[in-house]
Amino acid sequence: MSVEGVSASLTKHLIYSSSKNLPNATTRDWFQAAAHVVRDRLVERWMATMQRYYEHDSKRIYYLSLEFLVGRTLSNAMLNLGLDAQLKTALYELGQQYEKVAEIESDAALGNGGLGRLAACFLDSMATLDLPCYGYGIRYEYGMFRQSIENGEQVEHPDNWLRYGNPWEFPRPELLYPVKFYGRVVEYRHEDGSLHHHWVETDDVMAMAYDTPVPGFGGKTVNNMRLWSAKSSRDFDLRYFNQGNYIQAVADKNDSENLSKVLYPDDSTEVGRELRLKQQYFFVSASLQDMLFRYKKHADGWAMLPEKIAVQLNDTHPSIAVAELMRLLVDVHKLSWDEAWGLTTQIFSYTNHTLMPEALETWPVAFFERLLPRHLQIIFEINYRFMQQVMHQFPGDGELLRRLSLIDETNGRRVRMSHLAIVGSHTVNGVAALHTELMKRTIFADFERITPGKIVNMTNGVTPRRWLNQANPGLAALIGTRIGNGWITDLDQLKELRKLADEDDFQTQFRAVKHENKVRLAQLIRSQLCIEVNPASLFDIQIKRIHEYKRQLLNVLHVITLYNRIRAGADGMPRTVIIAGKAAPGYAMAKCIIRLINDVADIVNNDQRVGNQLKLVFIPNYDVSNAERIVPAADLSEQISTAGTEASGTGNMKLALNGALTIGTLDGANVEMREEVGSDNFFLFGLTTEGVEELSRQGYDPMRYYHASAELKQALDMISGGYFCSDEPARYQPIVDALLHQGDKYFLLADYEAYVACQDTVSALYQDQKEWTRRAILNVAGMGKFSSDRTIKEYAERIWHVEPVTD
Ligand code: 26V
Repeated sequence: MSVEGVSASLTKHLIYSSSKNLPNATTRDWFQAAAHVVRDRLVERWMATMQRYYEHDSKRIYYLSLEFLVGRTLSNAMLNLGLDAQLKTALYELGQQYEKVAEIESDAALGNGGLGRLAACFLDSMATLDLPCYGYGIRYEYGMFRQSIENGEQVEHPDNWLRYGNPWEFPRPELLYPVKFYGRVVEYRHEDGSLHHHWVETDDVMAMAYDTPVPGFGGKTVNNMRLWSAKSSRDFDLRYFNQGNYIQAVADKNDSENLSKVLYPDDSTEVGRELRLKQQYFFVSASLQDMLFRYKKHADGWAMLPEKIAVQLNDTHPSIAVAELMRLLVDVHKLSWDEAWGLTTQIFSYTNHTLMPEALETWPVAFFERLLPRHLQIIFEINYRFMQQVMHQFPGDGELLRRLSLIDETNGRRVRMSHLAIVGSHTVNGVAALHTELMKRTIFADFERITPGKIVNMTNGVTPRRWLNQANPGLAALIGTRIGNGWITDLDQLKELRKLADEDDFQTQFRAVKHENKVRLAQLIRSQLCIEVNPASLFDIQIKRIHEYKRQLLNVLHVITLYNRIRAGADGMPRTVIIAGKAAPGYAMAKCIIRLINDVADIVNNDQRVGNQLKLVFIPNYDVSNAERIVPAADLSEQISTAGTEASGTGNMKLALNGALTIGTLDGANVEMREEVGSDNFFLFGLTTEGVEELSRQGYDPMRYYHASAELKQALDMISGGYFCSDEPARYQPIVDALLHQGDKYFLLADYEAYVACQDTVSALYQDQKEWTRRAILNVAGMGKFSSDRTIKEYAERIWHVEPVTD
């Protein structure tokens, strides 16, 4: 762990892992060497942690997630191990700059957005809290697509993140499980009269494990993230090659290996592609086989299973696990249905991450039957028994049965995965207080009625290690000089900053750190986009997936309004509006919004009259590493979703933690953030959830707002009149139609005036740098609750019933 030790390891790895010597080593070679140096120091702790868990035979948490949006690992692992000073110095002495070396690493972008990043924050927290946890998922060969902007439009490129190898993963070619698909079910009677099921004539794919160490802060506990990769079962069946058509055999092999090829990049609408359900079952089946194998090493009999295993379902994506565990226990291990069901429902818990009806997963029964015939039978049996129980509890309510059924009979027959997840779980949770209340009141109201108390709240959080200590070293160091470094693992300590909020010296230093971060981002914008932005202007930032409900369009309407005011001679506070985010490749409206942002940017940024007063910047390819650069530079955080639509948001927390003030609606976790930082330190605007509901009931007419506000009308008329796209004036007709003629589903027009007025108070306050800084400090000080450590402690206590394992 000394500089000398690290230095010796670096040169050793350069030679023996990359076969390079000092003079001809590239930056990538240095990265590989640095990664191996850190990895060596992780491995011992990792093995010791696994040994500890084995000896304790402790209850384990299995976090099942189709997405883990980890980002880069070198900096994170280095900081968590306490190796930063040594590694930086050693590299420097060898003539290398750490920052340049670290920049080479590809992001592990195995996720779409909030849900995937939350899973990564949770892994960090569970390791830091010494909780025996395994993350289980898929080792996609291609992660989230890379976004480029060409002529203002999003273009998707494959993310070949493994091209140069992945130094953090350990392939386990000996760790293989077969996963079955298709085939048919044969029933037979045992001599004792009991009925059994054989799933036969299946098409099998092998799941091979790749393990990645997950170090907690301090480096004592290093947990495991196990990702499955699909390998052809043909490789393991020589007969196939001997008898069959060799060419066809190799081609088939490719087919099955396609299973883990690519992450689905659509988080907006349920697309219901066959490959997606295959991916879900593939990783769920392998993970459950692996868990039961581990359990069996210690136990005889199955009764203790719920004392040893807790499985968290990250949304409905892995919810086929409920049927798969039943199949394994009943068909393979010969438990009775009742025994198996008793165990299953003590093991699973399910997190819901969205209220948007179009994102709730359902699968056509016919297709289920073909792909997973035995699971469909099991789902029918679960449903039959569930319906009996509801009928008993609420006799004569046929409507209730129809609404609760695992099978939706209204548009074709479809399996409702959320209902399977709820019925198979002991606890269901939402991700913010408002979201949980809305779950209980809307989408899952019937479940709340039949099993009150089953739905609980677990407000999201983010890891302070990556999102403050690592992303914002300047602020982390400043905080450290005043209150020490305890906050890194106990974020509540940030409240000690409250007493410094009025102090001139601290304010000055705090502002200086923010300014440096803004200068760095401005340099990036200049070098990547050739746009000159002024670091003294207000950095107004909206970074998240592009969705209508998140209302990037409302932000654009405000930018156009500011532009019009400037053209009319007003001079206000200079602003740099920065937007970044990806659109699902099939989401035409989201892509149209990206193009509008870029078209508006083109006009605004090149208008002489505007000068330095206003800039609009779309930063391409928003990912974890870009977030780490953007978040520390934000003055203002845009959290402007329609009330009742954003489950939680986690970017809101990252930005406030880095000293941004929030302009936001009463939506998702904004509500709780505002409570924590104080309503005076939060720019609130817009309709409440109830206000939205009330307006809908009355009959919402966006036209009324259009005619009532001259500024709104002017902005919309410019969009529809082709002001920003003179080469193709009708380009944004779909946007204008959605807002004016198709009911403005997300109430942009209803909230426009309040939003613009609120932005005016933002601009006015920013003129008063002292007061702004005071409030920014109070925002940082109020973020203690939003550490994912707090969230994970709540899950551990109230849902998983697991304890830390330290010795
Ligand atoms: C949904 C779907 C729909 C089916 C097709 C594939 C697919 C892939 C991902 C998703 C995820 C949508 C849910 C999601 O990301 N929710 C976000 O979760 C965050 C963490 O709880 C939360 O902060 C955000 O508010 C919520 O939008």
